[in-house]
Amino acid sequence: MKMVYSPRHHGHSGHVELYNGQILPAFEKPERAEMIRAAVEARGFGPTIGPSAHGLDPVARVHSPAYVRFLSTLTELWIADGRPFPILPSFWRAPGMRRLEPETVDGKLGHYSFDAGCCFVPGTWDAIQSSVDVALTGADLIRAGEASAYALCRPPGHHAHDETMGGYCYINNAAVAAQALLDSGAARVAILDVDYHHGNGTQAIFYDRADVLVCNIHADPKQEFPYFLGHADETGSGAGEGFNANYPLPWGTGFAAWSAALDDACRRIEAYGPDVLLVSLGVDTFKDDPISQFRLDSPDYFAIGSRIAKLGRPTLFVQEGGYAVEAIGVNVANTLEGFLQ
Ligand code: SP5
Ligand code: ZN
Repeated sequence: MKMVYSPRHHGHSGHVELYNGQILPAFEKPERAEMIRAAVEARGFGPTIGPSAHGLDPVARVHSPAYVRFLSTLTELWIADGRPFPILPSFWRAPGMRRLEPETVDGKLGHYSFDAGCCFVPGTWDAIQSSVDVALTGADLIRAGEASAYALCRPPGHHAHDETMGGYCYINNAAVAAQALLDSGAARVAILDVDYHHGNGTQAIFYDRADVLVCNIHADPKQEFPYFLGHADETGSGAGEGFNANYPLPWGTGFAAWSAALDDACRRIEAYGPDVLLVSLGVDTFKDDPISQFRLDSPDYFAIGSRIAKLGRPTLFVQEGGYAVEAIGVNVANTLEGFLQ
């Protein structure tokens, strides 16, 4: 299995987030990707390759042109305004307010975000572009006939909607890769999101479509971020009715209950018969994750990979969350090793 990785993720560093009422160094930091890269390379699954540049056209198949323009010009706008870094949104609309893009940068930041989880430093936009190129290069490998590939995306993507950033996510890497596979001949793609947090962006992007089955196993939004999406009764709409499946689980969930949800999701995916399976691989389900409340242990990730392998589909793993820096490399590598065995 090849791994796609770019050192350009390092540009997104030194940023902050708002946590427990304090501005803290972001949990989503460069060391994450380096720990994962080292652990995966140490297992010898296959070569690490760099991404090829795909430009913004495949991004615009998922995200609105105005949103992509916002992301690509925000840093210049900020510098032109003579403002200090980092950039962090802190104003949002309430339901009933209007969806018009404000002219000023603070207004635009609120218009295009849903939380204060998406900080910008001068290297952030370049890192965002490298991350989606990593996912698209992974999709290229699958298209070229590889049985599987691992895209070490950073920043992650699954919380990003078509024109909203949030939860450390700017561009929805998995959604862009899925759309690129559909655009190049796949008829059906399944996305299995195993990150601790609900993949609200991925769900919303494909909610009314039958050509992408989205299955999400995550902490119940009644207790956990993103709070406002991810309930079990969200099953899709219109032509997409029946093509979204949520498995919300309570804080404290261990592997027995978690893997029962995985079994059910896998049965759905099997029945759907996708041409390609995309796994949004977050390992923040780990017992010692600093911002999460599930209790999976490192050996459990072998079992996850092996259950996914039983589906027998071309499979692209796309990195999402996981913040226990000492363990995330092992947990990602265990998932991939369980898949390959
Ligand atoms: C990609 C990904 O995993 N994004 C996660 C973003 C989570 N941000 C919000 C975390 C809220 C954690 N709960 C706060 C409890 C304070 N004691
Ligand atoms: Zn997460």
